[in-house]
Amino acid sequence: MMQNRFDNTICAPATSRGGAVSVIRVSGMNAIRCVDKFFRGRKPLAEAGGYTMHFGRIVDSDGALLDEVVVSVFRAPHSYTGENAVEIACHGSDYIVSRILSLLLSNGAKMASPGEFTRRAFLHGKMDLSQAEAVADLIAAQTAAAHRIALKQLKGGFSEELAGMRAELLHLASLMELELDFSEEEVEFADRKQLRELVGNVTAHCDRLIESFRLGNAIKNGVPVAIVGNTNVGKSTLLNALLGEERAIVSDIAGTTRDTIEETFNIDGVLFRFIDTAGLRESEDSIERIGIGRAYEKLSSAQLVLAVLDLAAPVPEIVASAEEISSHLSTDQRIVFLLNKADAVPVVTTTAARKALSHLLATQGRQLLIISARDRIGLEELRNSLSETYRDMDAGAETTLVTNLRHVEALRNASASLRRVQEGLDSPTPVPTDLLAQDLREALYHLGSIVGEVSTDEILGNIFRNFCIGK
Ligand SMILES: Nc1nc2c(ncn2[C@@H]2O[C@H](COP(=O)(O)OP(=O)(O)OP(=O)(O)O)[C@@H](O)[C@H]2O)c(=O)[nH]1
Ligand SMILES: [Mg+2]
Repeated sequence: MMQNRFDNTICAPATSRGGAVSVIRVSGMNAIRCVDKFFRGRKPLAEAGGYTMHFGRIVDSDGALLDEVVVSVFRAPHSYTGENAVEIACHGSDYIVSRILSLLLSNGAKMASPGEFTRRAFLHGKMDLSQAEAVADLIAAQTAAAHRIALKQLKGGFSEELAGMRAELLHLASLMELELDFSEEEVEFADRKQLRELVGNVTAHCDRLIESFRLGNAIKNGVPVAIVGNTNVGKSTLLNALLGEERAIVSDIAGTTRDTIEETFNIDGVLFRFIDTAGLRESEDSIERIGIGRAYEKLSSAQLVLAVLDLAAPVPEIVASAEEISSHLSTDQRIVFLLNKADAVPVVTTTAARKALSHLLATQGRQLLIISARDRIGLEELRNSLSETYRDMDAGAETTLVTNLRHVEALRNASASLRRVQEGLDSPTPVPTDLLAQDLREALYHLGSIVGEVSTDEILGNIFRNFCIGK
């Protein structure tokens, strides 16, 4: 029986170590009874109503005082998980927390697995799956924009939008089923023009959400910025300088960085994901070649490319490298050419190099800056340029932005199914309605999977595995 899955009571610390107060969360049918075994307050918690707080002592099995605590009592279904729940706020000591946890365990509770509280909240209908995922996003949010999107999703904004789309498709499906029922009599009940319009609207809506992922993902995971260039030009030095820490190894040996290194960094409220890559060159070394392959992948998938050029190299070499990198760009990618090591060359060299690159700067979205990554010259200008370009990245509060890969994949599948329906409706030779209805059901299935209307243990396992324990 479904209910049996939740018979057990789970517990976990809900706060991280090091604070003045720690909170231990307990949830399950027996949560209140379990805590009563070692909590001594004015009266047993079993007599307490929901949403009440109680001061008391925690005593161990010998009756010895362990700590003075405040517990909050929640009664099903009015709790985060929808179950009976208790939150014990004790003094923030690892020792006390571990002793209380062992008291809970010896009184029948078990340690919660990652995300188990939220998983129970989902399974008890307290929130849908996309809202459960938003809980993790909210906690991980590093910028105001990411916080806003997660909060909107948590409040059910995205779910409502999906519910609207699903309702339209269900209406469409019912029109088609009607036609199906009477197909023997060869009656076309549903007006095909109206059907086409309905499918068209939902498909367009789906595609808009898919398109929003680019921005949504950049806000949540950082705008991808690839740092590329030949070996030894100072890419890793630049990464370290931007982050303000020695993240990547820097050396004068060409080919020092072999794999990509990614770090996020917040500049004026915009999250960037800087990606240091292996220097581009012909290499005999098979591992280095894999790294160079990855560098090209990052180059073509980044929103912005920092092309690092070495001023100490001969000008024709600089130009060749800049041209090579540019040739891999698509029109919607921005590029900043960085003439690095300005400290090491006379101004005439810098001027000559800048002039030789002018033909590459004619295109929109391109810029050239002169820097010294080693001496931190010109980096402030680079940072300003980055944050100015992406400052307006937060689309208005009204727009829904998809930030989750699982969601965008489901939307892509739904969109593909809807396109098949559209093609069927447009086809000069009539496609049987039951085939169209089948594609429509598939689209509904994919949209439903986002909110967890259809979910398997495997899907849930994948989602909640990435949560922390205690969430
Ligand atoms: N003079 C000077 N030297 C620099 C500057 N930036 C980097 N270097 C030096 O150039 C050498 C290579 O620097 P890295 O940052 O390792 O270069 P890279 O592009 O990451 O090299 P690979 O990982 O091998 O592709 C090191 O000796 C750095 O100290 C700079 O602005 N001025
Ligand atoms: Mg490097």
